[in-house]
Amino acid sequence: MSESLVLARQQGPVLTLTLNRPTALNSFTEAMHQALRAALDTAAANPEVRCVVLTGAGRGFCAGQDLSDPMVAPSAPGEPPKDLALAINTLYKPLVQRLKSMPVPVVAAVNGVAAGAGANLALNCDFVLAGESASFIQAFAKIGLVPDTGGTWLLPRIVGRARALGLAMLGDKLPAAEAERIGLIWKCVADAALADEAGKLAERLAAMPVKALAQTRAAIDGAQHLTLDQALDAEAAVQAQLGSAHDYLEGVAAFGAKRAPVFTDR
Ligand code: T3D
Repeated sequence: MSESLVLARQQGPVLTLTLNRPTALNSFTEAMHQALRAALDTAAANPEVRCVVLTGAGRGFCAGQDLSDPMVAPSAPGEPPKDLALAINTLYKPLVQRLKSMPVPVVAAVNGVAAGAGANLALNCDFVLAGESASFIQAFAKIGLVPDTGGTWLLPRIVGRARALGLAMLGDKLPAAEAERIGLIWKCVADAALADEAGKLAERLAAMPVKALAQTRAAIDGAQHLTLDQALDAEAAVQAQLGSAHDYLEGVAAFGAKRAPVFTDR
């Protein structure tokens, strides 16, 4: 059952994972969480995978938490209230941590509405490409919650405090073109071109030194808490590690020989 909630298709070094609950706009149930995490774990362990594309089946990308899931649906009167922290701590937090620790780049190909945790799922990826009919909604305030799935951390860092508060408090639908304009996402493309554009970007990333790209993600995210001196030290530590790896030697050799590099580290 869990297999069909996330479809996996590998083409060369690119693995495409498709959230597959289209009748509920691919909103998250516990089972879909488990399926996505398992697929990402498998991808992380597979040296043949050098880039992951995450997209949604049907007309939506992901509408966040499935609000009818018994784990989070409000209790009946007289019953004890649901502990939403349970879902956050056991499902959403490990998912974000999994994405942020992927050894390869992750591209979100947002094919339709991305709401609540679905919007922040996309924003946790390294690149967000969106079709022109896609949109992003910080839907949390509309149901009396705060942004989760990393939203409080991500939004002000990506678009600044004023826009973060506007998006989070108003919960308006932000069309993909506007999301690109304010720097929330990498690129808005024609709907019909989305899969192709995401595939081309993923192939390009897969041919790059993906170990260095994963370390770039970690360094940039990690530097948010550091002073400049601390960031300089952190950069030195990572370069020391990468400088003795195959890909650096190959990159420099290829440059000198005026040939295309073949990167293999992961
Ligand atoms: O532990 C915790 O709970 C905390 C974690 C919270 C994380 C979160 O993500 S909180 C935010 C949850 N998400 C939302 O509040 C979004 C709810 N959905 C919507 O507002 C709208 O569906 C959309 C704006 C996303 C799309 O609107 P529209 O008009 O294009 O589609 P629709 O008709 O509303 O939805 C289509 C179907 O998907 C519909 O089912 P039906 O009537 O055809 O059988 C709808 O009920 C279903 N659906 C959409 N979103 C959800 C959902 N079903 C369950 N949960 C959903 N989140």
